[in-house]
Amino acid sequence: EANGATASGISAKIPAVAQPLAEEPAAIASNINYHAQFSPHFSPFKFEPEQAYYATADSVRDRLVHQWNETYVHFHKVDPKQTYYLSMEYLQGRSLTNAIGNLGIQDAYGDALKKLGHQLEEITEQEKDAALGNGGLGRLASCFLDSMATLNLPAWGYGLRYRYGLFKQRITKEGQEEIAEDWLEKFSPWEVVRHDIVYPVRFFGQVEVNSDGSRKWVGGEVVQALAYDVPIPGYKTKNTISLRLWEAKACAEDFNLFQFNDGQYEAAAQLHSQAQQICAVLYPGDATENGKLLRLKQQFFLCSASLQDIIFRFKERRLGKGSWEWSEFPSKVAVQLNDTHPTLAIPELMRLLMDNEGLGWDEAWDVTSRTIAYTNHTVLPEALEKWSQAVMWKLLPRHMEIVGEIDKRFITMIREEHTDLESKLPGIRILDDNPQKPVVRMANLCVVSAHTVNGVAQLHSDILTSELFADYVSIWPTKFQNKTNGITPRRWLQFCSPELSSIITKWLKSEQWTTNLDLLVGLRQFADNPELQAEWASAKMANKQRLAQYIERVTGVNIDPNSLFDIQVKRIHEYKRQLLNILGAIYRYKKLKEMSPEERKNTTPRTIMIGGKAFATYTNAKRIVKLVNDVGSVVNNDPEVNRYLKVIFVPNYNVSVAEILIPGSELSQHISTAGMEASGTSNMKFALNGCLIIGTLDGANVEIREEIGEQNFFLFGATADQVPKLRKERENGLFKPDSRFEEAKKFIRSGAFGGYDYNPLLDSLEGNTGYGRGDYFLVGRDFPSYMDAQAEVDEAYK
Ligand code: B1N
Repeated sequence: EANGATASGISAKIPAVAQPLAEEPAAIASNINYHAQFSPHFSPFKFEPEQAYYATADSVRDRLVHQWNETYVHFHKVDPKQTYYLSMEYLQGRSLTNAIGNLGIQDAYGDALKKLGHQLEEITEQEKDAALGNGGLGRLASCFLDSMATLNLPAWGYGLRYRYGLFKQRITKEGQEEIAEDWLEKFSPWEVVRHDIVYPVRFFGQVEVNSDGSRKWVGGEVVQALAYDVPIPGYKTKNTISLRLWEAKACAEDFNLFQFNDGQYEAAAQLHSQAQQICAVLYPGDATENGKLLRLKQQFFLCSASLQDIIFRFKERRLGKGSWEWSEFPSKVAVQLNDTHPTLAIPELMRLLMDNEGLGWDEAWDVTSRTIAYTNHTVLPEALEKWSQAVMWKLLPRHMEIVGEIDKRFITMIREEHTDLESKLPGIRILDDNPQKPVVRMANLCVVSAHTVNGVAQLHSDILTSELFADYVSIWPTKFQNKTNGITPRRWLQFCSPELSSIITKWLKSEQWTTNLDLLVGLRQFADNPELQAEWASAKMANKQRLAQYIERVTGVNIDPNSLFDIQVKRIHEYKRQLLNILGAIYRYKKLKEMSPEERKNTTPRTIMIGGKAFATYTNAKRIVKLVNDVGSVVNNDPEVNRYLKVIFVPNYNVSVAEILIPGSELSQHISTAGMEASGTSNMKFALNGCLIIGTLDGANVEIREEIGEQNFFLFGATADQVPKLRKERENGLFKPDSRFEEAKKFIRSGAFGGYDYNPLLDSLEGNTGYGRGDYFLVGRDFPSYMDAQAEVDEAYK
């Protein structure tokens, strides 16, 4: 099929591939060898692990490309409704293990590499993580791609090809240091540049009115969006979908030869360097918004290039069938917005339909709103995007006209059809015309324009309809949905813990669970079987040993695999309450110090691991990183107690590090202030690896607890509906802190962990109210119940 699809508009110029690629180790070895010689990226005759990695990746890519082309042609012919996921972030991590795992050829590749004198495990570690994302939102996008490919869905991801992804975290005496991460330093074998897929994207300029009253955006600067495609193979299926990442380029004509010859080298290349800036760096904002013009440019660049591409494909496929109607567009195209970051897709689709395709407002609006859906990922006020109207007028004048019109029509609709909401208009309309700072509220634009809005866990979706978006519910009662997040069980269990996976497969007598996790309940009937228990324990021990070796390698600290491995890894944020964790560790340390050697022997030895990156300008988050490191230095070097407690800061937490940590975990902490973590996704990964949870009733914890059972979840803390009242009580001076909490803070202030000034951090937990004070995240309120739950953990572990 790969070549003959002329009917659907693909020309039949590529000769057919003669043979599917062989799967015997000897043939694979020769293919790897072939790439080492004839796809050279290094000086000849080197075949160290690094060269072996690139040759292996090239060889795997051959297989992917084959399926990928077939997938493209297939969907081109069938012309189904296509899902397009628009996201400013993808946290792909490494691809080699995932690709050969999904292709089902791990063993053959392992054997082939052995023949060539290498170990597969060592080769896979050569790969740099593709970290084009910050945290959960970006990793969710990558998990969705994997799942959509596996489910044989016709789906595409669209994103940006950032030159520098998420920074590398280095820990020094000062705390966290950020280092630019050049994931493309050599190159990525997983991307294919499509020299023929290029679209112009305009910025600035002005709106011209044509004689017929239609409008046109002209002038300003135009950069080119060039497509780089990454193949996303499904598991045990040929379906291989695309992640299309855009890179910004100037045109050749933009290089000013005259200026260059005149010696003005920088001026000559100015447009080129401006274009390059667009995809230079990922904004390292996770939950805080950085109101920079460049970020808005990035967002528009993604939206405009992707929509032009989507429309091109729609027309191409429809033309293959003869003709098309624009009203068919929403039955062929679904565009899902990953949070508000790609909101400009809404006015951009309107503009393309009206100004380029000649549709009227009503028709364009009907098509747009039936095409676009929006996922909300946070209720944190500081993370709800608001763009200055002035900046928008300057950068995107035509889009501002369109947004203004959507706003106007929304107001009219409320005044005519929902008079009860008229008083609410200042809060629910799209434009906020506050003369101090007029802004566009992107979430409101999404809710008004999208046909469906979803939250990412049941509790979060409930909060959306009862609080953040409550006023819209009576207008559009069926628009709001819940779609609890998920994770790919392949990467997060099958491939990262082959030991545990094979035990599960053995007892379930089937591998089906890898695509249907409901089948895991089949293990319940064997839960008391000593044979399963022994196998399970030995898999866990193997994973703990691997983790201990890793920790020793990156921190120099030796940890005991027989101690309880307790892990909290996620971006550092006050609402995630790493501070609660470390205060608990400090209290534990202090008590251990006060015990007699005999008493200590009755305690449960623990290794507490905390990892995560702090946003570079988020001072309190960086102080927390520093505190964990300082506590570790003292505790781990204290010969009296360090057999019973270790505190480790795991540096540079990323997808690959998660793949080592999670399988070796026994307890994980998901302890955010209730109502603040929209879902969380690492909670799912830990639970899937047989790890128990200590946590609050927040995000997806609530649903996980229902699935795994209360006995596997150490619950503590205030519930979401109690939080506002507790904050009020505190403001009224009614809160009495627990003595254990006071003791832990006092211990830090005494200088027990060095001379760094932790007062500002500790002050944030004190007082009743005020900026950076008043314990907004209720650490003190939840501390006693947290400590009680931890005591239960210790008992259970024994
Ligand atoms: O999205 C994840 C959720 O599991 C997490 O609970 C949630 O915190 C996370 C601005 C964000 N929400 N908002 C962001 C990311 C980047 C940025 O610039 C906000 N990330 C989340 C997946 O649903």
